[in-house]
Amino acid sequence: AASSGSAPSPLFKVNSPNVQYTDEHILSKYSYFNTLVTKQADGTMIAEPTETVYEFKTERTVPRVGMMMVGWGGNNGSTLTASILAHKNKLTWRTKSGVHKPNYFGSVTQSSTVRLGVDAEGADVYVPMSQMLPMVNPTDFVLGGWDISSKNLAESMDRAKVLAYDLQRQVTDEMSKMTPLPSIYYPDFIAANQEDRADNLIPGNDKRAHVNHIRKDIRDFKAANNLDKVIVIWTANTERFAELIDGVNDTADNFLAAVENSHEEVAPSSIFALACIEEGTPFINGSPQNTFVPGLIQLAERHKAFIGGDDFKSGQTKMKSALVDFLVNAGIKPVAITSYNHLGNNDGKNLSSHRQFRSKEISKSTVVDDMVAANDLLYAKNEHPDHTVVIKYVPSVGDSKRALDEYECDIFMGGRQSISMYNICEDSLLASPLIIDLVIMTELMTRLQYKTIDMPKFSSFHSVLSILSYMLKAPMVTPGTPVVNALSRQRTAIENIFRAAVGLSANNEMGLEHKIW
Ligand code: NAI
Ligand code: DG6
Repeated sequence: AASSGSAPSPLFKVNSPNVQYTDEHILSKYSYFNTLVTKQADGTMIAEPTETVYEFKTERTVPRVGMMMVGWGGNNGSTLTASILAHKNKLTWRTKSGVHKPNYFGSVTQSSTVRLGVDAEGADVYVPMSQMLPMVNPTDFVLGGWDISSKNLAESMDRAKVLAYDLQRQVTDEMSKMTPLPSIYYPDFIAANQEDRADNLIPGNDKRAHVNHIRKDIRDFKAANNLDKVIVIWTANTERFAELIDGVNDTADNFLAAVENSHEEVAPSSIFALACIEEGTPFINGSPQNTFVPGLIQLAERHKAFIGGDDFKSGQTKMKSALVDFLVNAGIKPVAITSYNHLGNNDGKNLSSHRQFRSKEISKSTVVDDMVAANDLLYAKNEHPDHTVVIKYVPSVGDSKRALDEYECDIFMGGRQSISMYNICEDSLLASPLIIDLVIMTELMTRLQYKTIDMPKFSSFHSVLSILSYMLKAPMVTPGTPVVNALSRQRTAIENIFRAAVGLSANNEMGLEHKIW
């Protein structure tokens, strides 16, 4: 039997006729205000305020959650594992700069705050984002996963060369008992230079058997650890893009048939995604490839299973999605964005192969499109800044990735502004907190439901979790809906959906109380 989780007491309660706290749920009634704009033939527009009333229902019990990582033995997987053990065991460690203790810096849920409101004197009151709704504590995650490399997690952490030795030393015993499950290896999808670590493989070439194998792994992990829920995240190597072929991966049924026939264009990551969809387990893709071919998205919708992706937005791209938004909204026109990266970890090695680099180049390059399209004073229709992405493999810098960016902008009266940025840090220390956020928010979304007046009963959100966009370079969204890349808009969406679930109005920065007599 699954364990029963706990319902933590909230840091704040909302006092409103629109909000009700029962033992099981937080129920809210929320007016969603929007503006419907109609373009007229003469070029003018009519803007009409709209209001839709939603009810939200959030389960208060926080379940016991297992996180299964595909690519557990990689730099992200081993770094995240060690850091969670450091929290669980309340470890401290020394480096030449002194004694360190564990933190969750870089995690928006764990280390950022939300403005709840103002106090009687008009001063802002902030609460941790993790306290907006009942959320899982990452220190309680039960960790597991798969890797094509058989090294145990202690060996993987040592291979990754990310964490300080004094910390590694203290988690080695526990991590040496953690061994990734064998995984699926179709050599054509990742770089040939990865072959020498592929020694932990599920045998055979029958893709349906592979799906069933992964489904069983998930069920076994859940049972063995007495879990209520499992979330699976792909943090394995970047794959090449799968070719989109009519009759193969274009519809749900064609994709299922392609799996039955072990079609060569079905990638390992898509096998994992299908296994999760069929198992009702949320699946998130942290790499750039097109795991979610159209047929798989249809299947997720059919099963009402949650999916999210693609590609962790950790450093250079996160900066870009903040900076370009700022520049364009300031009326400054970026005309060229030139981005270099060099890194020396296994990710860099895999990306030194052209087809895998191409997947990354695509996800890193789409990030400014919506911001540019939002300002037709600066950009003509279909005009885009030049955007170049270069990635080089330099083994000696290890996980300490260097990202160099130049933003060339048109400014006032024919002038030019060149902004140059140089970013150095361990890549895995930026990515690991994003994995935490992705799992925490995904789990929360399995407990959050909505209903409008026309709906007889509550429903879960759409299968494609676009609320995860903040953590992802090329966010997947509900088919046919706009992609938002701008970082501040992505964060505002998270904050305001959480607020709506507790019946609070969307945060605005009017501060009227401070601006009037
Ligand atoms: P890594 O190369 O250290 O780890 C990947 C692991 O996946 C390896 O241990 C490899 O053996 C394993 N693997 C490959 N194919 C597999 C399969 N089919 N099944 C199971 N395991 C498999 O890479 P790292 O640095 O941990 O990054 C992981 C992924 O996350 C990469 O795709 C990377 O591009 C992406 N990413 C990383 C970011 C970062 O800042 N570290 C940020 C954005 C994305
Ligand atoms: C080279 O850029 C390697 C990549 O895997 C990145 O390090 C990773 O995708 C992070 O990208 P970004 O653009 O968020 O820093």
